[in-house]
Amino acid sequence: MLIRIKKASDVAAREITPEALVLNRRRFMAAAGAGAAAGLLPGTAGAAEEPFDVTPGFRVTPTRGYEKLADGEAVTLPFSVWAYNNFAEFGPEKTDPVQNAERFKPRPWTIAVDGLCAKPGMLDLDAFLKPNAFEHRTYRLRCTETWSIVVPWIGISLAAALKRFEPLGSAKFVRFETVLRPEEMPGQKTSALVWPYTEALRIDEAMHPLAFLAVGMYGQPLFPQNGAPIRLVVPWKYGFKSIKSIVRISFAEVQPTTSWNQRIPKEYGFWANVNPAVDHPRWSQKNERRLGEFMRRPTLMFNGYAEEVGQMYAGMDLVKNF
Ligand SMILES: Nc1nc2c(c(=O)[nH]1)N[C@H]1C(S)=C(S)[C@@H](COP(=O)(O)O)O[C@H]1N2
Ligand SMILES: [Mo]
Repeated sequence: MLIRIKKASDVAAREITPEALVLNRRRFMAAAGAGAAAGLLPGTAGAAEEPFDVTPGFRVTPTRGYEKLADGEAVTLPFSVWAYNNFAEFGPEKTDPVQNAERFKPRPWTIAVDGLCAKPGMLDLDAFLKPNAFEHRTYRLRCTETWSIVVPWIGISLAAALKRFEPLGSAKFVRFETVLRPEEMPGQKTSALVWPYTEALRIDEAMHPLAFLAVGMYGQPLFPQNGAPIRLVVPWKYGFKSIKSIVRISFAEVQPTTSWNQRIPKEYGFWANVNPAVDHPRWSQKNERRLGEFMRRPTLMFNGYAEEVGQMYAGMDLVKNF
């Protein structure tokens, strides 16, 4: 059973990237006058909207994990989560991922865990997830580009997932790697980044209770454009650290090379802690636009999670180590 302790930094349910932005797939694709909202489930977002079909037709539940949807049963996602994405493997524009992810196959899926650990392994996703309890976590996500969203995720604690591989004392960093499949991910045929996309955390950051591996959002499995079938969520860091579609996790002694830091080191630091006092070289990071809101809002230190994570960076120069 999950016991929730309310903290000042917790997000209120009303802050979740809102139902008003829920679009249905057919309306987005065809922009046609859609018919009646037949088959709308109680509890799905956007009461006035017609739901779209989920392929391959699964949902994620906190207790039962993946569960096949009944015939005709459908779910909805906010537009800004479903069709406004950064996922360079599918192209540079915000709507590229939803449009170019058609061929992407999130199953079957294998995850390799290797490097400095006593029990490395290659596991099928279900075997990787199985010993861990699914949890619901609602987190803010802040992109370096100054937009933000609030997402109800479903997934497992990163620390719990990692501990079973028994990292060695010499493991100081954890490196993550996205799948490399140019035939399914057209962006990987371009030189936008050095593929595969990689990211990394210091070991204490990876073991922090807020660090999370998501397999679902809004009560359903991750869609390809959001990082299916499993992605990292590090809510106190800029969005590019939250690497999608992970196939490999490695424990390392030396700070690993990471994609965006390698591409443009002046703009994307390794640490990437959300910090309104350190501007991006080309724009201010002092405020942000929450998708679905009109007014900009101030950006918070560590994206509002300073109380939980601040201690990890005590004594560190956060301007130099941006
Ligand atoms: N593999 C991979 N992971 C990635 C990215 C990417 O291009 N490739 N983009 C990152 C960036 S910049 C952001 S802001 C978030 C966006 O997540 P979302 O599209 O689910 O909102 O994913 C991050 N994870
Ligand atoms: Mo981002």
